[in-house]
Amino acid sequence: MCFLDKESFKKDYEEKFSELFGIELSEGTEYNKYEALGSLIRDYIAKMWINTEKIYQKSGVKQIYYFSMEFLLGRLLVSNLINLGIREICQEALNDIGIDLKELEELEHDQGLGNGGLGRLAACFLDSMASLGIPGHGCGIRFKYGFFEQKIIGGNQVEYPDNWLKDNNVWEIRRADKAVVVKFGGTVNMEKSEGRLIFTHVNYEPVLAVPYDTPIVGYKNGVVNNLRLWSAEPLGKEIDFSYFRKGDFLKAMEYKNSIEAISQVLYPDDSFEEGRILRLKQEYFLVSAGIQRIVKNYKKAGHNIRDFHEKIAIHINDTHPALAIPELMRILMDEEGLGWDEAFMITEHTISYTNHTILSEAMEKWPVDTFKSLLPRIYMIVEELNERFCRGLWNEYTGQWDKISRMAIISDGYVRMDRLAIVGSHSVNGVAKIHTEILKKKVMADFYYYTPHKFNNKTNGISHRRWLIQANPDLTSLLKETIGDSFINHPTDINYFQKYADDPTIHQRLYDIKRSNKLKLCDYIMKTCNIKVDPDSLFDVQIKRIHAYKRQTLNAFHIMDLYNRLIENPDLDIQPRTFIFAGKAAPSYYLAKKIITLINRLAEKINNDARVKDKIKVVFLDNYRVSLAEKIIPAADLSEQISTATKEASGTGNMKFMMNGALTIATLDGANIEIKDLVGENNMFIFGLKSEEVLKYSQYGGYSPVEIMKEDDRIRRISQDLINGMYSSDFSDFLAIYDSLYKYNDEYFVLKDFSSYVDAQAEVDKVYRDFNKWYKMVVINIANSGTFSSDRTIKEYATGIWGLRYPDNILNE
Ligand code: DL6
Repeated sequence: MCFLDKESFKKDYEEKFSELFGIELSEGTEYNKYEALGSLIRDYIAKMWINTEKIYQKSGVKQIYYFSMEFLLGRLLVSNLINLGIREICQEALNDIGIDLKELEELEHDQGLGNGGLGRLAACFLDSMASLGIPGHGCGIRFKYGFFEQKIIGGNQVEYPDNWLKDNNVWEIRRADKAVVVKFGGTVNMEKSEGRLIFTHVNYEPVLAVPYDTPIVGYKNGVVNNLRLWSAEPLGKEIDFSYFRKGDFLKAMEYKNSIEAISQVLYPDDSFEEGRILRLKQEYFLVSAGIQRIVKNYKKAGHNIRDFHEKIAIHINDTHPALAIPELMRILMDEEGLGWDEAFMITEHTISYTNHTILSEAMEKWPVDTFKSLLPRIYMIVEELNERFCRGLWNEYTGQWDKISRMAIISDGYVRMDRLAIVGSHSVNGVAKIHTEILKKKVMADFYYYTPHKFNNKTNGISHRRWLIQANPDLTSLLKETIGDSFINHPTDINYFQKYADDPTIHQRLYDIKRSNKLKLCDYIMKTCNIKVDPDSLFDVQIKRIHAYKRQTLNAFHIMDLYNRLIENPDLDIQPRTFIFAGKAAPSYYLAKKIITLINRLAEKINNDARVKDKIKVVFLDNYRVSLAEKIIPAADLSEQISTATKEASGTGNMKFMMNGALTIATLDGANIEIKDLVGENNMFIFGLKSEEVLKYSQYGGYSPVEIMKEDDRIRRISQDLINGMYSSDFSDFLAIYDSLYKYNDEYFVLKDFSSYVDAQAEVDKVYRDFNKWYKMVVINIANSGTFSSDRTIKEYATGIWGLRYPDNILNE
């Protein structure tokens, strides 16, 4: 342990408080108390951090670097206390001096440097790597403003900047001595010297990349890995004196502002690539800074650059860091003097790539002109990579121009980042079985047939430490009491819980735990939305990004239909339900924002209609974030995973709900299929078109929503209600939703799946009222959730992609 006992912790804490603030504890604000605690915990961690690094250096073990534009960590205080194994003792010690640890924990601002699934996955992976003792570190950008704060005003989403750094981030350490220079623009001179071409980059704009390190603490194993986030700063002069002397201060500051803009704000869209130059700058900034530092450290440790790929693995989280490929080539050739072939061999063996989406609008591509002028040397390398790759294709597929142009890294005036990532890495993986199959058979089929050995699947996972042990302590206690605590280090041991499937006492205990979590959520809803929710109603939850393919509209249409039925028959015999939503829409995504408005209008109307006698309520919780998900998920009865089949690469919310004893209503999409394979289709509520059907319809231009509407009165009525003023005095408020169905042919098959979704919901209603049947299903779901721990996923990456011989490479086993 970091300290001897409760008394020595109290002493440390009081000393830390006076050192930081120079006042009595009783005079400090609550935030002062949080800051003192965080700083003290970070000091404890620092010793283990240094020690871990020493061990890694001494053993010469392979290091993994996980490059990602997003790391959605959430709060760190609780998870650090739990992973250090000191939460209880700290709680008792602070209690003695009149401080409530839980209140301090709530003061921490979420570290929200991510949009959703991709960034949260990166955070779970960091947690698993540290907890498994794998030398794996994160590399990202320290955005000054994280994912925007969402407020609901008049039913609409309004965005505010997330100024998360305004109150001192206690976890990070600035390492100015490890800064490097990243170069943009300029030109490249070429000259021949001793038979070799020498490339010199001149007249570029230098940007100083300064790293801030955050410790990632493993679970009770003494391991502390590193998350390094880079911040952009001006190099040397901050102010342009020529303008300054003329009194044009705005212009004088322009240079500083333009540099700092690089790490200023996270792009708030995970499903649409706008091709903005600032984004390209961010991407190169991240990889250039990260790789330069890795190479410097590697050389400092005395290793031979020719063995780089034996000692270093670099993983790229989607294509955003794909410039790691030409950047590593540049360093190996221009700075280390290697030839093309050797540099390429090392690069390919070092880098691996995960794809997270098949949505074509999210595939990154950059206009050649923009790319070339911003990154002239990198462009030369990409061009050469493309030429050599296309030459190989020509040998294999002589004359097949279509195919070659479909595979070329540069085509139609764009640099295609997915193709660059595939060509320059040794491994390409999807994030659930069906997603990988779609990549292999459809989206990346040409590449799969050309280089099948590169393709593999790694189904996503979640940290059971955060999403079960931390978020749901009562359920964790029940599991420990019934099956022991081996599941903490071996999550598939949760399987032992299956033997309680028919045990009515366990059913009652699970109900009690769920009810107590629901009561806490009711309080939160009351506090934040002023809505009184019945804890005995079924909590039906959909929390995730708002997007047409995730089909919050389908959920909303079910509510609208139920409301219509209740108005017709107020005595309708249904289980009372609370429909809970949360999620952010990309600020420029009009349709998604209208979906948020619709849900809020449903809430206003339905919650205030005495005719429905509180049988249904609708709640939209604003500003969805990790710490809010931690409150909602343990309280959920029903998990909505209703994307159009083929569109959700994996999903990870589905896994979090399952682990917390919610049952799932789902399409056969993403990892839902793997959940079904484990629990059996009788233990979840499956509906909707299958992926083959969706692909077939899409191939032939879709289906006819009008025909469906003609045959189904419920759909006709709901559709009319969107545009007849039922939910908004502005008749055009929901026209965009209406048009997405009828004018744009219901691309996401909402109406096509409606009837089968309503049937599945009726089944949910029936089963929920059969107490022992419902809780039997709950037990079976919890018992099968261990497979979805990110520990399993990370072991698969470690051995299957990164070339670690698990567990030889780890510290703690
Ligand atoms: O792999 C993590 C997560 C998946 O679970 C989701 O299904 C998928 O939508 C999400 N993708 C993104 C967008 N990525 N890009 N580019 O966040 O990844």
